Amino acid sequence: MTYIKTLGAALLASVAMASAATACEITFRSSDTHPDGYPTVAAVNAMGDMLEERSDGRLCIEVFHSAQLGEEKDTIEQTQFGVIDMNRVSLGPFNNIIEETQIPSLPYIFRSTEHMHNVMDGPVGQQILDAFSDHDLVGLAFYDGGSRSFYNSERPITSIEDLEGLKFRVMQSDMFVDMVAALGANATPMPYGEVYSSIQTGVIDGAENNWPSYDSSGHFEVAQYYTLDQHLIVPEVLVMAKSTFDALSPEDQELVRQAARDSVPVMRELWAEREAESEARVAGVEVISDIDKTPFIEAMVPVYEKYVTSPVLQQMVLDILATE
Ligand code: BDP
Repeated sequence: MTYIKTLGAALLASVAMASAATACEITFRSSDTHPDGYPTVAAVNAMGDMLEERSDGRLCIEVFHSAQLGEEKDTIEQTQFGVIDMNRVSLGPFNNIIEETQIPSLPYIFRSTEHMHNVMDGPVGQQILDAFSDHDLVGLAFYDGGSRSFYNSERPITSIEDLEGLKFRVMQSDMFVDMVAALGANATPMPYGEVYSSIQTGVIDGAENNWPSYDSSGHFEVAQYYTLDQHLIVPEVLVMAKSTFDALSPEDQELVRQAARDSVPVMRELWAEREAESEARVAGVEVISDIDKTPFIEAMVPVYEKYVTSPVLQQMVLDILATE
Protein backbone atom coordinates (compact mmCIF):
# COMPACT_ATOMS: atom_id res chain seq x y z
CA MET A 1 0.00 0.00 0.00
CA THR A 2 2.76 2.41 0.99
CA TYR A 3 4.49 1.48 -2.22
CA ILE A 4 1.36 2.29 -4.25
CA LYS A 5 0.96 5.60 -2.39
CA THR A 6 4.55 6.59 -3.10
CA LEU A 7 4.13 5.66 -6.71
CA GLY A 8 0.90 7.68 -6.90
CA ALA A 9 2.56 10.72 -5.34
CA ALA A 10 5.47 10.49 -7.76
CA LEU A 11 3.10 10.18 -10.68
CA LEU A 12 1.08 13.20 -9.55
CA ALA A 13 4.25 15.22 -9.15
CA SER A 14 5.43 14.37 -12.65
CA VAL A 15 2.00 15.24 -14.11
CA ALA A 16 2.08 18.58 -12.28
CA MET A 17 5.56 19.27 -13.62
CA ALA A 18 4.53 18.35 -17.14
CA SER A 19 1.50 20.65 -17.04
CA ALA A 20 3.62 23.50 -15.66
CA ALA A 21 6.03 22.96 -18.52
CA THR A 22 3.24 22.98 -21.10
CA ALA A 23 1.43 26.05 -19.71
CA CYS A 24 2.69 28.00 -22.70
CA GLU A 25 0.15 27.95 -25.54
CA ILE A 26 2.80 28.95 -28.04
CA THR A 27 6.54 28.51 -27.70
CA PHE A 28 8.58 30.39 -30.30
CA ARG A 29 11.76 28.54 -31.25
CA SER A 30 14.57 31.07 -31.52
CA SER A 31 18.00 30.45 -33.02
CA ASP A 32 21.38 31.84 -31.98
CA THR A 33 24.90 30.85 -32.94
CA HIS A 34 26.34 31.92 -29.58
CA PRO A 35 26.57 29.82 -26.41
CA ASP A 36 24.23 30.05 -23.45
CA GLY A 37 24.96 33.11 -21.32
CA TYR A 38 26.28 35.19 -24.27
CA PRO A 39 24.57 38.64 -24.26
CA THR A 40 22.47 37.95 -27.37
CA VAL A 41 21.15 34.68 -25.91
CA ALA A 42 20.55 36.27 -22.51
CA ALA A 43 18.67 39.17 -24.14
CA VAL A 44 16.28 36.90 -26.05
CA ASN A 45 15.75 34.90 -22.86
CA ALA A 46 14.94 38.18 -21.07
CA MET A 47 12.48 39.00 -23.86
CA GLY A 48 10.91 35.55 -23.32
CA ASP A 49 10.47 36.21 -19.59
CA MET A 50 8.76 39.55 -20.31
CA LEU A 51 6.53 38.01 -22.95
CA GLU A 52 5.51 35.11 -20.73
CA GLU A 53 4.65 37.42 -17.86
CA ARG A 54 2.73 39.93 -19.99
CA SER A 55 0.73 37.21 -21.77
CA ASP A 56 -0.13 35.44 -18.49
CA GLY A 57 2.07 32.55 -19.44
CA ARG A 58 0.61 31.97 -22.92
CA LEU A 59 3.53 33.12 -25.10
CA CYS A 60 7.00 31.71 -24.50
CA ILE A 61 10.37 31.65 -26.21
CA GLU A 62 12.86 28.81 -26.24
CA VAL A 63 16.34 29.83 -27.37
CA PHE A 64 18.32 27.18 -29.22
CA HIS A 65 21.79 28.54 -28.61
CA SER A 66 25.21 27.33 -29.81
CA ALA A 67 24.05 26.95 -33.44
CA GLN A 68 21.89 23.94 -32.47
CA LEU A 69 19.56 24.81 -35.35
CA GLY A 70 22.40 25.49 -37.80
CA GLU A 71 24.70 28.23 -39.05
CA GLU A 72 23.31 31.72 -39.68
CA LYS A 73 22.89 31.58 -43.46
CA ASP A 74 20.85 28.36 -43.21
CA THR A 75 18.80 29.42 -40.18
CA ILE A 76 17.89 32.66 -41.99
CA GLU A 77 16.38 30.59 -44.83
CA GLN A 78 14.57 28.37 -42.36
CA THR A 79 13.16 31.43 -40.62
CA GLN A 80 11.92 32.75 -43.96
CA PHE A 81 10.16 29.41 -44.46
CA GLY A 82 8.70 29.57 -40.93
CA VAL A 83 10.47 26.39 -39.82
CA ILE A 84 12.26 28.50 -37.17
CA ASP A 85 10.10 31.18 -35.49
CA MET A 86 12.76 33.64 -34.39
CA ASN A 87 16.38 34.32 -35.16
CA ARG A 88 19.08 36.54 -33.68
CA VAL A 89 21.78 37.09 -36.28
CA SER A 90 24.30 39.65 -37.46
CA LEU A 91 23.10 41.93 -40.27
CA GLY A 92 26.07 40.67 -42.33
CA PRO A 93 24.48 37.46 -43.65
CA PHE A 94 21.43 39.51 -44.70
CA ASN A 95 23.49 41.76 -46.97
CA ASN A 96 23.08 39.60 -50.08
CA ILE A 97 19.31 39.26 -49.49
CA ILE A 98 18.10 42.66 -48.25
CA GLU A 99 20.06 45.57 -49.73
CA GLU A 100 19.07 48.04 -46.99
CA THR A 101 21.04 45.92 -44.47
CA GLN A 102 24.23 46.70 -46.40
CA ILE A 103 24.17 50.31 -45.29
CA PRO A 104 24.78 49.84 -41.52
CA SER A 105 27.22 47.05 -42.51
CA LEU A 106 29.42 49.46 -44.49
CA PRO A 107 32.97 49.78 -43.15
CA TYR A 108 33.53 52.86 -41.00
CA ILE A 109 29.97 54.14 -41.52
CA PHE A 110 29.50 54.69 -37.76
CA ARG A 111 31.71 57.03 -35.77
CA SER A 112 31.03 55.25 -32.48
CA THR A 113 28.66 52.87 -30.73
CA GLU A 114 26.65 55.86 -29.60
CA HIS A 115 26.31 57.02 -33.21
CA MET A 116 25.17 53.51 -34.21
CA HIS A 117 22.56 53.53 -31.40
CA ASN A 118 21.23 56.92 -32.47
CA VAL A 119 20.89 55.75 -36.07
CA MET A 120 19.38 52.33 -35.38
CA ASP A 121 16.95 53.78 -32.79
CA GLY A 122 15.82 56.38 -35.33
CA PRO A 123 14.14 56.55 -38.77
CA VAL A 124 16.95 54.74 -40.66
CA GLY A 125 16.73 51.85 -38.21
CA GLN A 126 12.96 51.70 -38.73
CA GLN A 127 13.42 51.79 -42.51
CA ILE A 128 15.69 48.74 -42.24
CA LEU A 129 13.34 46.87 -39.90
CA ASP A 130 10.50 47.54 -42.36
CA ALA A 131 12.57 46.15 -45.26
CA PHE A 132 12.44 42.65 -43.73
CA SER A 133 8.70 42.38 -44.45
CA ASP A 134 9.32 41.96 -48.20
CA HIS A 135 11.41 38.89 -47.37
CA ASP A 136 8.96 36.80 -45.29
CA LEU A 137 10.35 38.19 -42.04
CA VAL A 138 9.42 40.73 -39.39
CA GLY A 139 12.28 42.87 -38.07
CA LEU A 140 11.82 43.22 -34.31
CA ALA A 141 14.90 44.91 -32.84
CA PHE A 142 18.58 45.66 -33.22
CA TYR A 143 21.21 44.50 -30.76
CA ASP A 144 24.84 45.53 -30.33
CA GLY A 145 27.63 43.75 -32.19
CA GLY A 146 30.53 45.84 -30.93
CA SER A 147 33.24 46.84 -33.35
CA ARG A 148 34.99 44.22 -35.43
CA SER A 149 38.75 44.11 -35.99
CA PHE A 150 41.17 41.78 -37.76
CA TYR A 151 43.05 38.99 -36.00
CA ASN A 152 45.46 36.46 -37.43
CA SER A 153 48.00 33.78 -36.63
CA GLU A 154 50.84 35.10 -38.78
CA ARG A 155 52.02 38.54 -37.72
CA PRO A 156 51.07 41.78 -35.99
CA ILE A 157 49.20 44.10 -38.37
CA THR A 158 50.41 47.62 -37.69
CA SER A 159 49.51 49.19 -41.04
CA ILE A 160 47.44 48.45 -44.13
CA GLU A 161 50.58 47.10 -45.88
CA ASP A 162 50.86 44.29 -43.32
CA LEU A 163 47.51 42.89 -44.51
CA GLU A 164 48.84 42.08 -47.95
CA GLY A 165 48.50 38.45 -48.95
CA LEU A 166 46.79 37.32 -45.74
CA LYS A 167 43.65 35.22 -46.00
CA PHE A 168 40.75 36.18 -43.76
CA ARG A 169 37.39 34.59 -43.14
CA VAL A 170 34.45 36.97 -43.48
CA MET A 171 30.73 36.53 -42.87
CA GLN A 172 28.75 35.36 -45.90
CA SER A 173 28.33 38.77 -47.52
CA ASP A 174 29.80 39.82 -50.88
CA MET A 175 30.41 43.29 -49.51
CA PHE A 176 32.81 41.96 -46.87
CA VAL A 177 34.74 40.02 -49.53
CA ASP A 178 35.20 43.30 -51.43
CA MET A 179 36.08 45.13 -48.22
CA VAL A 180 38.99 42.76 -47.51
CA ALA A 181 40.12 42.84 -51.16
CA ALA A 182 40.17 46.66 -51.05
CA LEU A 183 42.60 46.38 -48.13
CA GLY A 184 44.96 44.18 -50.14
CA ALA A 185 44.14 40.88 -48.43
CA ASN A 186 42.07 37.85 -49.49
CA ALA A 187 38.69 36.91 -48.10
CA THR A 188 36.89 33.60 -47.79
CA PRO A 189 33.25 33.69 -46.73
CA MET A 190 32.48 30.81 -44.38
CA PRO A 191 30.17 29.90 -41.50
CA TYR A 192 31.26 31.04 -38.04
CA GLY A 193 31.47 27.48 -36.72
CA GLU A 194 34.20 26.54 -39.21
CA VAL A 195 36.57 29.40 -38.41
CA TYR A 196 38.44 27.89 -35.46
CA SER A 197 39.53 24.72 -37.25
CA SER A 198 40.22 26.62 -40.49
CA ILE A 199 42.71 28.87 -38.71
CA GLN A 200 44.16 25.93 -36.84
CA THR A 201 44.77 23.95 -40.02
CA GLY A 202 46.05 26.97 -41.94
CA VAL A 203 43.18 27.10 -44.46
CA ILE A 204 42.91 30.76 -43.46
CA ASP A 205 45.27 33.06 -41.55
CA GLY A 206 42.63 34.78 -39.50
CA ALA A 207 39.23 36.41 -39.29
CA GLU A 208 37.65 39.55 -37.86
CA ASN A 209 35.26 40.00 -34.99
CA ASN A 210 34.45 41.82 -31.75
CA TRP A 211 36.01 41.06 -28.34
CA PRO A 212 33.20 38.82 -27.02
CA SER A 213 33.16 36.60 -30.15
CA TYR A 214 36.96 36.46 -30.37
CA ASP A 215 36.87 35.28 -26.78
CA SER A 216 33.87 32.92 -26.65
CA SER A 217 34.70 31.17 -29.95
CA GLY A 218 38.23 30.49 -28.71
CA HIS A 219 39.66 32.09 -31.86
CA PHE A 220 42.16 33.94 -29.66
CA GLU A 221 43.80 30.57 -28.97
CA VAL A 222 44.71 30.07 -32.62
CA ALA A 223 45.09 33.68 -33.85
CA GLN A 224 47.02 35.69 -31.31
CA TYR A 225 47.51 39.02 -33.14
CA TYR A 226 44.50 41.32 -32.74
CA THR A 227 44.65 44.74 -34.44
CA LEU A 228 42.15 47.33 -33.29
CA ASP A 229 41.36 48.77 -36.73
CA GLN A 230 37.61 48.62 -35.91
CA HIS A 231 36.53 48.52 -39.55
CA LEU A 232 32.95 47.47 -38.84
CA ILE A 233 30.27 48.27 -36.28
CA VAL A 234 27.62 45.91 -37.62
CA PRO A 235 24.41 45.80 -35.61
CA GLU A 236 22.73 42.48 -34.92
CA VAL A 237 19.05 41.92 -35.56
CA LEU A 238 16.23 39.92 -34.04
CA VAL A 239 13.66 38.75 -36.58
CA MET A 240 10.51 36.66 -36.55
CA ALA A 241 9.14 34.46 -39.33
CA LYS A 242 6.35 36.41 -41.03
CA SER A 243 4.10 33.33 -41.03
CA THR A 244 4.54 32.95 -37.25
CA PHE A 245 3.88 36.65 -36.68
CA ASP A 246 0.83 36.77 -38.98
CA ALA A 247 -0.77 33.84 -37.13
CA LEU A 248 -0.90 35.93 -33.91
CA SER A 249 -3.72 38.25 -32.87
CA PRO A 250 -2.92 41.98 -33.23
CA GLU A 251 -2.70 42.18 -29.41
CA ASP A 252 -0.16 39.37 -29.25
CA GLN A 253 1.78 40.87 -32.16
CA GLU A 254 2.13 44.06 -30.13
CA LEU A 255 3.22 42.08 -27.05
CA VAL A 256 5.96 40.46 -29.15
CA ARG A 257 7.12 43.76 -30.64
CA GLN A 258 7.14 45.50 -27.26
CA ALA A 259 9.01 42.71 -25.46
CA ALA A 260 11.62 42.75 -28.25
CA ARG A 261 12.01 46.53 -27.89
CA ASP A 262 12.30 46.19 -24.12
CA SER A 263 15.06 43.60 -24.44
CA VAL A 264 17.30 46.15 -26.20
CA PRO A 265 18.42 48.10 -23.10
CA VAL A 266 18.97 44.79 -21.30
CA MET A 267 21.18 43.66 -24.17
CA ARG A 268 23.15 46.90 -24.30
CA GLU A 269 24.01 46.68 -20.63
CA LEU A 270 25.03 43.02 -20.85
CA TRP A 271 27.05 43.78 -23.97
CA ALA A 272 29.07 46.59 -22.41
CA GLU A 273 29.92 44.36 -19.44
CA ARG A 274 30.83 41.44 -21.66
CA GLU A 275 33.10 43.50 -23.93
CA ALA A 276 35.19 44.56 -20.95
CA GLU A 277 35.26 41.03 -19.53
CA SER A 278 36.31 39.47 -22.83
CA GLU A 279 39.02 42.02 -23.46
CA ALA A 280 40.46 41.19 -20.06
CA ARG A 281 40.07 37.42 -20.56
CA VAL A 282 42.11 37.29 -23.78
CA ALA A 283 44.90 39.27 -22.12
CA GLY A 284 47.58 36.85 -23.41
CA VAL A 285 47.17 37.95 -27.05
CA GLU A 286 49.17 40.69 -28.71
CA VAL A 287 46.86 43.66 -29.17
CA ILE A 288 47.91 46.31 -31.67
CA SER A 289 45.94 49.37 -30.67
CA ASP A 290 48.20 52.11 -31.94
CA ILE A 291 47.10 52.12 -35.56
CA ASP A 292 46.38 54.90 -38.03
CA LYS A 293 42.89 54.17 -39.38
CA THR A 294 43.00 56.86 -42.09
CA PRO A 295 44.45 54.61 -44.86
CA PHE A 296 41.90 51.93 -43.95
CA ILE A 297 39.04 54.42 -44.25
CA GLU A 298 40.35 55.83 -47.53
CA ALA A 299 40.67 52.32 -49.01
CA MET A 300 36.91 51.84 -48.57
CA VAL A 301 35.88 54.30 -51.30
CA PRO A 302 35.47 51.55 -53.98
CA VAL A 303 33.29 49.54 -51.59
CA TYR A 304 30.94 52.50 -51.10
CA GLU A 305 30.93 53.11 -54.87
CA LYS A 306 30.02 49.51 -55.61
CA TYR A 307 27.32 49.02 -52.97
CA VAL A 308 25.71 52.42 -52.37
CA THR A 309 24.10 52.56 -55.77
CA SER A 310 20.42 53.53 -55.69
CA PRO A 311 19.14 56.94 -54.57
CA VAL A 312 17.40 55.24 -51.61
CA LEU A 313 20.68 53.76 -50.35
CA GLN A 314 22.54 57.01 -50.99
CA GLN A 315 19.97 58.88 -48.93
CA MET A 316 20.37 56.37 -46.11
CA VAL A 317 24.12 57.01 -46.03
CA LEU A 318 23.53 60.78 -45.97
CA ASP A 319 20.97 60.38 -43.17
CA ILE A 320 23.46 58.32 -41.15
CA LEU A 321 26.25 60.84 -41.65
CA ALA A 322 23.88 63.63 -40.58
CA THR A 323 22.85 61.81 -37.39
CA GLU A 324 24.56 62.96 -34.19
C1 BDP B 1 29.38 37.58 -34.20
C2 BDP B 1 27.90 37.77 -34.37
C3 BDP B 1 27.28 36.53 -34.97
C4 BDP B 1 27.99 36.15 -36.24
C5 BDP B 1 29.47 36.08 -36.01
C6 BDP B 1 30.21 35.80 -37.30
O1 BDP B 1 27.30 38.02 -33.11
O2 BDP B 1 25.91 36.78 -35.19
O3 BDP B 1 27.58 34.90 -36.64
O4 BDP B 1 29.96 37.26 -35.44
O5 BDP B 1 31.29 36.36 -37.49
O6 BDP B 1 29.96 38.76 -33.70
O7 BDP B 1 29.71 35.01 -38.10
